[in-house]
Amino acid sequence: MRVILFKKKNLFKMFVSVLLLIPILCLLYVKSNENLQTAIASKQIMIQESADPVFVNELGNFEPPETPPRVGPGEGGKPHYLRSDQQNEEKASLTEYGMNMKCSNEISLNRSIPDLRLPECKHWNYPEHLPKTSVILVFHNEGFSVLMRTVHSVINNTPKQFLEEILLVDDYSNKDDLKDKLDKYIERFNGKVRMLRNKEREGLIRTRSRGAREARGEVIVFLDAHCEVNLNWLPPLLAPIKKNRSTMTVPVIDGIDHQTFEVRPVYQEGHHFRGIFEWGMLYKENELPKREADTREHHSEPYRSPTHAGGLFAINREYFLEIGAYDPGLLVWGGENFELSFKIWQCGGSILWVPCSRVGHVYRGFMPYNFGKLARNKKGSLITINYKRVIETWFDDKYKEFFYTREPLARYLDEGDLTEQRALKEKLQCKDFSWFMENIAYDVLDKFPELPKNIHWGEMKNSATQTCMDTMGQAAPTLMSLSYCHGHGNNQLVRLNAKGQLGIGERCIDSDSSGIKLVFCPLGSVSGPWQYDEDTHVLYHKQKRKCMAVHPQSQHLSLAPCDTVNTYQQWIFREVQPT
Ligand code: UD2
Ligand code: MN
Repeated sequence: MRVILFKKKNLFKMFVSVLLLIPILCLLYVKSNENLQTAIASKQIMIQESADPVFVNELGNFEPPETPPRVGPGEGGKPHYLRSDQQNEEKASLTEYGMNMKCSNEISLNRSIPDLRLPECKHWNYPEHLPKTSVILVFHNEGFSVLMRTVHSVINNTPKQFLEEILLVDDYSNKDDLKDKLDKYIERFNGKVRMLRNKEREGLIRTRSRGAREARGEVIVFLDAHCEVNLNWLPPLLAPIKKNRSTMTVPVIDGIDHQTFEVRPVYQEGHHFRGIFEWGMLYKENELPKREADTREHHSEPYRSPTHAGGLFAINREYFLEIGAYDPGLLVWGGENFELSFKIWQCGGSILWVPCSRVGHVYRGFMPYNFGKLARNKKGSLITINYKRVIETWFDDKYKEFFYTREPLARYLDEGDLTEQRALKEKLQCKDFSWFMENIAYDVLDKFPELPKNIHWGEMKNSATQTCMDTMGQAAPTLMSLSYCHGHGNNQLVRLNAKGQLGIGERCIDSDSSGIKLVFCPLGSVSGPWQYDEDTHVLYHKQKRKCMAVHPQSQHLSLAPCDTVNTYQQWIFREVQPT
């Protein structure tokens, strides 16, 4: 739909060009190969308004015209570094927002970012009529420029005819001038950007469900409030939904650095990943298995994924509400990605990841907000309670056991009333979890096999020092330490399973020449080197044929020749309770 204005002096040039073009066109016609025929056939499909996107060997429909590169801080997705005299402000904003707002404030709200799509993506044509979309951004105390850059980027990169509105839902932000500043700023969008406000803190999960109920678009797209969408991001998400209203689509999420706002591709070019989980319900990504890759004709085509990271996806609004939106019993943050994914797959829908749709997201250094009064009076971690609600609704008994083996304290947590969730599952005639594991999430067990039972779990106390094994909150690989036994589990919650694996959270304990270490568990294995003697209480390392010991003076942990009467080598496991 580009309009070209011809000046008179160009007419002659045009005439010559047309003359030159005629033989070329004839040649193409004569040589019309399969590709060309496909392209022509595709065009006809386009005219007939099929919901199928078609792959053609020419530029797709919605590729914007080339524009001269913009210059300025952060343009092209390049990192923006502040001056050294700005470091104090930079630090303060990092603490307040979990991202460098000082840096963001210096970058244009309309900055350009690199086109990170596979080159192939330029050759897809999408139907001209696609459902209109409400882009929903829920936020709690986000920085103004980051939130507004999200809005600008959606407006700049979305074909107008598909954008019904951008719906901002303020989850009870209480930063000084944010409210007034936002209200004033969005006036310029003449109603295209709409603001809703929660009367109290609801958490992101309930706030999204509210956004869905109040949105006006046929399709809703959720984005976090710190995103930048890439070229032509929306049509590839909408096309599969138009074809099948119970399909949810997910863009590829690239990284935006929380300190410099550099935009970086999430995967090495050409590699595809999909969302899975381990048995403690931590979200993981796994390279696309051949079984799924082989179902597609083109490398850039959407593919099925068992789950997704949570923040960014498109779904038919009515369908989302029909399947109950998010379980309203899930609080604030976490687990809702699994709830929605299991519900969709088990109840007849599907989830597609769409390689040609890419959106950048700022991964914060840490969570800058607390969970407010919603977390009060909740025993144990609120996120684990959410996981428990999800697994108690959607897992079969066999798989529930894996979760409780990996998170032993979860058994004691109160997941609340699940009557309505189970009734919904009944009403929608949803399939069981084994069906999901065998047909959709078949790569989960390859990476995270069935968990053997724990022989012991709890804190692991040394008999001589009366102190406990502790990760001290350090990330693997790191040396293990001993510290005061606090009885709360957390970094002291150790599990020894029937196959000799000693685990803390998702990590494992093993030994090397530097001592006893917290390490990454070998992927795809649940076995380990340890053997516990119930009588003497020593922990024997089967490969190194030594026992775990504390050095009496330095308290350093390492392997030593076994001495079963040496209390520095004796360990007592004691179960703990959630606090
Ligand atoms: C990830 C998801 C996030 C959500 C979360 C689990 C991505 C990129 N992000 O964590 O969308 O699924 O996992 O629940 O997949 N917010 C509120 N109210 C709150 C807390 C947060 O409105 O009480 C907003 C927040 O301003 C942001 C969005 O919810 O816009 C997501 O929160 P986040 O960015 O802290 O979550 P993230 O990316 O760590
Ligand atoms: Mn986020």
